[in-house]
Amino acid sequence: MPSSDQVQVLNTWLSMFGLRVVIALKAKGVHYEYLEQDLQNKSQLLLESNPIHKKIPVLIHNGKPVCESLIILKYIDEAWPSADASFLPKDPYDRAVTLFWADYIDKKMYDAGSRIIRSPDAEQRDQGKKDFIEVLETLDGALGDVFGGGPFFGGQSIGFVDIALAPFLCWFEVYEALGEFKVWEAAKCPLLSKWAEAVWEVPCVKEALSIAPPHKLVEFVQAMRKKMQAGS
Ligand SMILES: N[C@@H](CCC(=O)N[C@@H](CS)C(=O)NCC(=O)O)C(=O)O
Ligand SMILES: *[C@@H]1O[C@H](CO)[C@@H](O)[C@H](O)[C@H]1NC(C)=O
Repeated sequence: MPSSDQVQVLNTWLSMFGLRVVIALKAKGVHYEYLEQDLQNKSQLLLESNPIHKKIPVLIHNGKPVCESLIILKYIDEAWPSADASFLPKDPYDRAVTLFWADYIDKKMYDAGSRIIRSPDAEQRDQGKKDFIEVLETLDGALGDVFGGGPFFGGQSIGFVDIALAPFLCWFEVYEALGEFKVWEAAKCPLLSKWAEAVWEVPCVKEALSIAPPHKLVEFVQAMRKKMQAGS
């Protein structure tokens, strides 16, 4: 990468989507400027660089914005190619399978987790919990059957699916606190629980996830719920 490259990340500390981008840049050793955004009062830079969705994360590379976290990961992988830190496999079929599983995480895990956090009634929350556990067990099966048993979805080092999934670990304590359950006891996923331990210890993951300490997320969500209850 030319040293004149300018890289900026627009993020909000609590976002699992934004943390993906931070892990990816750290994994590639790319220097970047981190610009924390206030989503209650969006900056001109955010509105200009993501006028369609007006959401974080946004990666701005030499003035050109890239939006949507999984698209940003793919962009980072292609813009900073590296033989020993490639996120996607070379084989077209293997790439498609990898993208399928990252997409599965986006379609299923965020939604189930949100229902645990947000649903006002116990029945919906329990359904969210059930769905969340099913997602974990499905990912555990994929890690064994599709991705060769680990330790990572990327094999011996982290890859696209690992980076897509790891930031959710920060939120597990929130799901546990509000859903009143223990994730790793409720879900039968021996491979995935080993994965979770291993992935936390990868230096670029550990550094990135320290932006969103789980206890801070729990405090944040509980304060938000109190505010909502007071307002209703
Ligand atoms: N699909 C998007 C999701 C990003 C997203 O949901 N961002 C949220 C924060 S976690 C956001 O910026 N929300 C602001 C808003 O909706 O006004 C991605 O993968 O980047
Ligand atoms: C919103 O952000 C702008 C800067 O981007 C700042 O000048 C202004 O005071 C903020 N407004 C509120 C209500 O926080």
